[in-house]
Amino acid sequence: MRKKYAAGNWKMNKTFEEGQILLSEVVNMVNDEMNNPNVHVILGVPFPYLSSFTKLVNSSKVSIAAQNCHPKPSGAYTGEVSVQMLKSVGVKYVIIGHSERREYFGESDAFIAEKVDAILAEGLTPIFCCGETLAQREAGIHFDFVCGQLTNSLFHLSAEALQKVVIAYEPIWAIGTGVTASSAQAQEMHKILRDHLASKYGQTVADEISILYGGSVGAGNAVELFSQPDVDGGLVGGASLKSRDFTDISKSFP
Ligand code: G2H
Repeated sequence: MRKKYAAGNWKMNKTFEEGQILLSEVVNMVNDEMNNPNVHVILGVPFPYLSSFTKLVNSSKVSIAAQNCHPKPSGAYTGEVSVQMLKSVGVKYVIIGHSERREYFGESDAFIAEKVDAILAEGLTPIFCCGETLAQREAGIHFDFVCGQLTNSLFHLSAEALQKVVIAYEPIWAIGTGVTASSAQAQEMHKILRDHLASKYGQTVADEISILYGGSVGAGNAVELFSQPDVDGGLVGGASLKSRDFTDISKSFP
């Protein structure tokens, strides 16, 4: 059975004190209310909080993710954070390739591929984001575009390495807009991505890869989204800033 994920992405929100309160609320609710061992609950938090928060979640049902990394292990890269640094403070997951990083920081598929390699080399789990713009969808090139993102950043991996990657499909037109892809639209793209993985790695490997949906996931739509056969959970932005909503999303799996 594929692993299921409720992964929060706080983005650039919350002071340290506010974050501590939110994290402890989520940890308490998830520990009390969640009893599905196949669901992994993750929070992607700002860099300065990682060291403290990985200790706070210790022995709870919640894991901590970073929201980015640099692929080089060390060196003259002012302002950047390496995977080794993340590992040294107990981080287990790294979100990479988010559309906001692609758009605002010019991150290319090739650069994201380097990050994938660096994360896997340190034994951490990449949460690899992909997704199309509204213009690409309206032009009918969205399936080819998103499959191409996978090809460019993941298809150099061995089957064994690929199975350690979590994919998050996030249509850009649905991010932070309140517009969610319909469950049918999400399922359609997830199935196409899984078929694309199968074309290179075979169906057995493709069936092992968790593909999350992201883009205005909330407590009101998670049940329907997560009931789709190829939707293995969510990458949740705005709703992960509310402990009740995020916990309810974590409990929305069939
Ligand atoms: C998409 C998502 C989380 P939101 O970016 O990665 O954010 O749920 O606010 O659309």
